[in-house]
Amino acid sequence: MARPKIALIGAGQIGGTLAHLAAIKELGDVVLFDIAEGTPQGKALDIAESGPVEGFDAALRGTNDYADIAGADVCIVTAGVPRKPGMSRDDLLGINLKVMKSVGEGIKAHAPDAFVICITNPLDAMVWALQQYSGLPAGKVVGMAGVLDAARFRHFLSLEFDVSMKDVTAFVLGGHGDTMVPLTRYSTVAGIPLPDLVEMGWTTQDKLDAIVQRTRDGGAEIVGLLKTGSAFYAPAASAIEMAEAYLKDQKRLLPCAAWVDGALGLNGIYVGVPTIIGAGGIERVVDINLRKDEQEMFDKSVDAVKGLVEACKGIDPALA
Ligand code: A3D
Repeated sequence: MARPKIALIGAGQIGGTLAHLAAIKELGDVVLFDIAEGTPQGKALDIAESGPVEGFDAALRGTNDYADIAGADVCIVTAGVPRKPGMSRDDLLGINLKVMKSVGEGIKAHAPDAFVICITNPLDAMVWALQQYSGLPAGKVVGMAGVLDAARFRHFLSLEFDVSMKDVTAFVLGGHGDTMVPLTRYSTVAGIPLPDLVEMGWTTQDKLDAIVQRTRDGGAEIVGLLKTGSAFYAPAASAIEMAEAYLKDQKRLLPCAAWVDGALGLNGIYVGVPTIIGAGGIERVVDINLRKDEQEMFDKSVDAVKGLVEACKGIDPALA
């Protein structure tokens, strides 16, 4: 049986890390696509040359031709521009919308059966645009953000509690931006919810609030340190977890930017929600109950995403 084919659209910082992780985990053969000549070819060759040392069986190739992604089972999109210090994700809207148009058309022409994971920012609006331009079923086009935001939250919590990151679960909803909603009630250490841990004296409400805010600012913290680009190791690991869930039909419950029409009181919007990912793509959006204060935070986040999508509708990507 042939190995699955994974197409990475964008061979920059995240794209290269995705290729390395996909190869090490033997998820399939990898095609790296980029408009920059030599970059995808160089990264593919470099990673392939690590194969004998790492001991993986996966073919890697780099290309500047969309025809080479033909028949891909998974496409992960990082094409575009990352932010620099002082920029918000939303500042990338116009330029990355234009990129989503060409990427969407490339996927539509050459890999219409793929499960497509968008990472390009501003995430929720870009995944909406990618679905529009590719015309693929909404359940096969998703955005990666929640897994990363939850991973950041889990990491900070594990430091606060001095416990293994493996035992910390976290739940983050809403758009991938300043209004994201880390849900403390649904976040736990080995099943013990965070509010209970505050009562047990493991931390204080003030410290927990500070960790929630650090999670919201997690991307900006790294941009501020790197100065030349944004995070790429943890974003790549997060998207690989989603790709693996699809390729191996794992039915994982992962938060991601999915098309929601009916659940959580929403009708027709891409936003971060809990989903089940399996061989069918987004197989289910999990319709959780929110308390009044949680619902208010989620509504605010949904409104921010709606505003960005409306802004996209007003931009002609040919002129962006
Ligand atoms: P970077 O290293 O600049 O790579 C982007 C690549 O896209 C470059 O190699 C470009 O040549 C390529 N590219 C530009 N235009 C096109 C095009 N039209 N077709 C194909 N390739 C093109 O950036 P990066 O890998 O660090 O980040 C990529 C994107 O991910 C940015 O938009 C970031 O803001 C975003 N990002 C999202 C998250 C989320 O959690 C959602 C986290 C971190 C970064």
